[in-house]
Amino acid sequence: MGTRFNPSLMCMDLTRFREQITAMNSRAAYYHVDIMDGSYVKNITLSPFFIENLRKLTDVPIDVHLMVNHPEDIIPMCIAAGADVISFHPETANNKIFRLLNEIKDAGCQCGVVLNPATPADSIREYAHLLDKVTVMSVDPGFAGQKFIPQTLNKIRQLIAMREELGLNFLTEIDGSCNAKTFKEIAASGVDVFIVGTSGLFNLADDVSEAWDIMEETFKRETASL
Ligand code: S6P
Ligand code: MG
Repeated sequence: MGTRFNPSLMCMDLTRFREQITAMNSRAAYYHVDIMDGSYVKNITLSPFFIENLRKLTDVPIDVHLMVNHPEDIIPMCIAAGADVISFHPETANNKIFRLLNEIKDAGCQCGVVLNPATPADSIREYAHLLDKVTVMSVDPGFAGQKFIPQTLNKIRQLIAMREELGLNFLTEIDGSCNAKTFKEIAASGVDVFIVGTSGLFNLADDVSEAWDIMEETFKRETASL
Protein backbone atom coordinates (compact mmCIF):
# COMPACT_ATOMS: atom_id res chain seq x y z
CA MET A 1 0.00 0.00 0.00
CA GLY A 2 1.19 3.56 -0.76
CA THR A 3 1.43 6.29 1.85
CA ARG A 4 -1.89 6.78 3.61
CA PHE A 5 -3.03 10.41 3.47
CA ASN A 6 -6.06 11.53 5.46
CA PRO A 7 -7.23 15.02 4.39
CA SER A 8 -8.56 17.21 7.20
CA LEU A 9 -11.85 18.47 5.80
CA MET A 10 -12.14 21.50 8.09
CA CYS A 11 -9.40 22.88 5.81
CA MET A 12 -11.20 22.23 2.50
CA ASP A 13 -13.08 24.84 0.47
CA LEU A 14 -16.67 24.23 1.58
CA THR A 15 -18.03 26.31 -1.28
CA ARG A 16 -16.71 23.49 -3.51
CA PHE A 17 -17.77 20.56 -1.35
CA ARG A 18 -18.95 18.13 -4.07
CA GLU A 19 -16.11 18.98 -6.49
CA GLN A 20 -13.36 18.53 -3.90
CA ILE A 21 -14.77 15.33 -2.36
CA THR A 22 -15.28 13.78 -5.81
CA ALA A 23 -11.69 14.67 -6.73
CA MET A 24 -10.26 13.11 -3.55
CA ASN A 25 -12.44 9.98 -3.47
CA SER A 26 -9.99 7.79 -5.37
CA ARG A 27 -6.97 9.03 -3.41
CA ALA A 28 -7.81 9.55 0.26
CA ALA A 29 -7.26 6.68 2.73
CA TYR A 30 -9.80 8.31 5.09
CA TYR A 31 -11.62 11.63 5.45
CA HIS A 32 -10.67 13.36 8.71
CA VAL A 33 -13.62 15.23 10.25
CA ASP A 34 -12.80 17.52 13.20
CA ILE A 35 -15.71 18.06 15.59
CA MET A 36 -15.19 20.72 18.28
CA ASP A 37 -17.53 22.04 20.96
CA GLY A 38 -16.14 25.53 21.60
CA SER A 39 -15.29 24.46 25.16
CA TYR A 40 -12.67 21.68 25.12
CA VAL A 41 -11.08 23.79 22.39
CA LYS A 42 -12.04 27.38 21.56
CA ASN A 43 -13.30 26.67 18.08
CA ILE A 44 -16.34 25.09 16.42
CA THR A 45 -15.92 23.35 13.08
CA LEU A 46 -17.63 20.30 11.56
CA SER A 47 -20.56 18.23 12.84
CA PRO A 48 -22.57 15.01 12.55
CA PHE A 49 -24.70 16.89 9.98
CA PHE A 50 -21.54 17.34 7.89
CA ILE A 51 -20.79 13.58 8.16
CA GLU A 52 -24.31 12.77 6.98
CA ASN A 53 -23.82 14.85 3.83
CA LEU A 54 -20.27 13.63 3.20
CA ARG A 55 -21.55 10.03 3.41
CA LYS A 56 -23.81 10.70 0.40
CA LEU A 57 -20.75 11.49 -1.74
CA THR A 58 -18.22 8.86 -0.68
CA ASP A 59 -17.31 5.31 0.28
CA VAL A 60 -13.98 6.47 1.75
CA PRO A 61 -13.92 5.69 5.50
CA ILE A 62 -15.06 8.74 7.49
CA ASP A 63 -12.69 9.28 10.39
CA VAL A 64 -14.03 11.49 13.19
CA HIS A 65 -11.78 13.41 15.61
CA LEU A 66 -13.84 14.55 18.60
CA MET A 67 -12.46 17.55 20.48
CA VAL A 68 -15.34 17.83 22.92
CA ASN A 69 -15.74 17.67 26.70
CA HIS A 70 -18.52 15.08 26.52
CA PRO A 71 -17.74 12.56 23.76
CA GLU A 72 -20.51 10.29 25.12
CA ASP A 73 -23.10 12.82 23.85
CA ILE A 74 -21.69 13.07 20.32
CA ILE A 75 -20.59 9.48 19.61
CA PRO A 76 -24.16 8.18 19.00
CA MET A 77 -24.80 11.08 16.59
CA CYS A 78 -21.62 10.28 14.63
CA ILE A 79 -22.57 6.60 14.43
CA ALA A 80 -26.06 7.48 13.19
CA ALA A 81 -24.61 9.91 10.63
CA GLY A 82 -22.47 7.17 9.04
CA ALA A 83 -18.99 7.53 10.58
CA ASP A 84 -16.55 4.62 10.17
CA VAL A 85 -13.82 5.49 12.69
CA ILE A 86 -14.39 7.53 15.87
CA SER A 87 -11.61 8.87 18.09
CA PHE A 88 -11.73 11.05 21.19
CA HIS A 89 -9.28 12.58 23.64
CA PRO A 90 -8.78 10.21 26.59
CA GLU A 91 -8.60 13.15 29.06
CA THR A 92 -12.28 13.80 28.30
CA ALA A 93 -13.36 10.26 29.20
CA ASN A 94 -11.09 8.79 31.85
CA ASN A 95 -14.04 7.45 33.87
CA LYS A 96 -15.65 5.76 30.84
CA ILE A 97 -12.97 4.86 28.32
CA PHE A 98 -13.78 1.13 28.16
CA ARG A 99 -17.51 1.83 27.93
CA LEU A 100 -17.07 4.32 25.06
CA LEU A 101 -14.58 2.24 23.06
CA ASN A 102 -16.89 -0.76 23.35
CA GLU A 103 -19.91 1.31 22.36
CA ILE A 104 -18.10 2.41 19.18
CA LYS A 105 -16.97 -1.15 18.37
CA ASP A 106 -20.40 -2.64 19.08
CA ALA A 107 -21.86 -0.22 16.52
CA GLY A 108 -19.52 -1.75 13.89
CA CYS A 109 -17.13 1.23 13.79
CA GLN A 110 -13.42 1.38 14.46
CA CYS A 111 -12.24 3.27 17.53
CA GLY A 112 -9.25 5.35 18.48
CA VAL A 113 -7.84 7.91 20.85
CA VAL A 114 -6.05 11.18 20.12
CA LEU A 115 -3.09 12.15 22.30
CA ASN A 116 -2.31 15.82 22.93
CA PRO A 117 1.35 16.88 22.74
CA ALA A 118 1.35 16.85 26.57
CA THR A 119 -0.23 13.38 26.95
CA PRO A 120 2.29 10.52 27.30
CA ALA A 121 2.21 7.44 25.05
CA ASP A 122 2.20 5.08 28.02
CA SER A 123 -1.15 6.42 29.25
CA ILE A 124 -2.99 4.19 26.74
CA ARG A 125 -1.40 0.93 27.90
CA GLU A 126 -4.44 -0.32 29.88
CA TYR A 127 -6.79 -0.20 26.88
CA ALA A 128 -4.39 -0.35 23.91
CA HIS A 129 -5.76 -3.80 22.96
CA LEU A 130 -9.14 -2.20 22.15
CA LEU A 131 -7.79 0.45 19.78
CA ASP A 132 -7.78 0.43 15.98
CA LYS A 133 -5.89 3.73 15.64
CA VAL A 134 -3.87 6.06 17.86
CA THR A 135 -3.49 9.65 16.68
CA VAL A 136 -0.67 11.81 17.95
CA MET A 137 -1.31 15.55 17.84
CA SER A 138 1.78 17.40 16.64
CA VAL A 139 0.13 20.73 17.53
CA ASP A 140 -2.18 21.58 20.43
CA PRO A 141 -5.73 20.76 19.29
CA GLY A 142 -8.19 23.40 18.11
CA PHE A 143 -6.84 25.21 15.07
CA ALA A 144 -5.33 24.70 11.63
CA GLY A 145 -2.13 26.50 10.67
CA GLN A 146 -0.13 26.02 13.88
CA LYS A 147 3.58 25.35 14.35
CA PHE A 148 4.81 21.74 14.41
CA ILE A 149 5.98 20.40 17.82
CA PRO A 150 8.90 18.04 16.97
CA GLN A 151 9.05 16.22 20.34
CA THR A 152 5.74 14.55 19.46
CA LEU A 153 7.61 12.25 17.06
CA ASN A 154 9.17 10.45 20.03
CA LYS A 155 5.64 9.52 21.00
CA ILE A 156 5.07 7.85 17.64
CA ARG A 157 8.21 5.80 18.20
CA GLN A 158 7.10 4.87 21.73
CA LEU A 159 3.67 3.81 20.44
CA ILE A 160 5.23 1.63 17.74
CA ALA A 161 7.46 0.02 20.39
CA MET A 162 4.44 -0.55 22.65
CA ARG A 163 2.49 -2.08 19.74
CA GLU A 164 5.36 -4.46 19.12
CA GLU A 165 5.81 -5.32 22.81
CA LEU A 166 2.11 -6.07 23.34
CA GLY A 167 1.63 -7.83 19.98
CA LEU A 168 -1.08 -5.39 18.85
CA ASN A 169 -1.88 -3.92 15.45
CA PHE A 170 -3.41 -0.45 15.93
CA LEU A 171 -2.42 2.11 13.31
CA THR A 172 -0.47 5.21 14.29
CA GLU A 173 -1.39 8.58 12.83
CA ILE A 174 -0.11 12.16 13.06
CA ASP A 175 -2.30 15.28 13.12
CA GLY A 176 -1.01 18.85 12.77
CA SER A 177 1.27 20.68 10.39
CA CYS A 178 2.18 17.72 8.13
CA ASN A 179 3.76 19.40 5.11
CA ALA A 180 6.87 19.81 2.97
CA LYS A 181 8.87 21.04 5.97
CA THR A 182 7.96 18.13 8.24
CA PHE A 183 7.23 15.12 5.94
CA LYS A 184 10.76 13.75 6.21
CA GLU A 185 11.04 13.70 10.00
CA ILE A 186 7.47 12.44 10.37
CA ALA A 187 7.98 9.61 7.87
CA ALA A 188 11.23 8.65 9.62
CA SER A 189 9.23 8.02 12.81
CA GLY A 190 7.46 5.13 11.07
CA VAL A 191 3.94 6.57 11.39
CA ASP A 192 1.22 4.84 9.35
CA VAL A 193 -1.22 7.65 8.47
CA PHE A 194 -0.62 11.35 7.67
CA ILE A 195 -3.41 13.87 8.27
CA VAL A 196 -2.95 16.73 5.82
CA GLY A 197 -4.65 20.10 6.16
CA THR A 198 -3.96 23.64 5.02
CA SER A 199 -0.17 23.52 4.88
CA GLY A 200 0.23 19.98 3.50
CA LEU A 201 -2.57 19.93 0.92
CA PHE A 202 -5.30 22.53 0.51
CA ASN A 203 -3.06 25.61 0.25
CA LEU A 204 -0.91 24.08 -2.48
CA ALA A 205 -3.21 24.84 -5.44
CA ASP A 206 -6.69 26.13 -6.18
CA ASP A 207 -7.63 22.81 -7.77
CA VAL A 208 -7.55 20.01 -5.19
CA SER A 209 -6.43 17.31 -7.69
CA GLU A 210 -3.48 19.49 -8.59
CA ALA A 211 -2.81 20.15 -4.89
CA TRP A 212 -2.86 16.39 -4.25
CA ASP A 213 -0.33 15.75 -7.06
CA ILE A 214 1.98 18.44 -5.66
CA MET A 215 1.64 16.95 -2.16
CA GLU A 216 2.54 13.44 -3.37
CA GLU A 217 5.50 14.69 -5.40
CA THR A 218 6.72 16.74 -2.46
CA PHE A 219 6.36 13.77 -0.13
CA LYS A 220 8.32 11.50 -2.51
CA ARG A 221 11.07 14.07 -2.92
CA GLU A 222 11.36 14.82 0.80
CA THR A 223 11.41 11.17 1.85
CA ALA A 224 13.51 9.75 -1.03
CA SER A 225 16.62 9.40 1.13
CA LEU A 226 14.93 7.46 3.96
C1 S6P B 1 -6.51 20.68 14.78
C2 S6P B 1 -7.18 19.60 13.98
C3 S6P B 1 -6.37 19.19 12.77
C4 S6P B 1 -6.26 20.28 11.72
C5 S6P B 1 -5.03 20.08 10.85
C6 S6P B 1 -4.83 21.23 9.95
O1 S6P B 1 -7.18 20.80 15.97
O2 S6P B 1 -7.39 18.46 14.77
O3 S6P B 1 -6.91 18.02 12.20
O4 S6P B 1 -7.38 20.32 10.92
O5 S6P B 1 -3.93 19.99 11.67
O6 S6P B 1 -3.68 21.10 9.20
P1 S6P B 1 -2.51 22.17 9.26
O7 S6P B 1 -1.62 21.85 8.12
O8 S6P B 1 -3.15 23.50 9.13
O9 S6P B 1 -1.88 21.99 10.61
MG1 MG C 1 -7.90 16.63 13.75
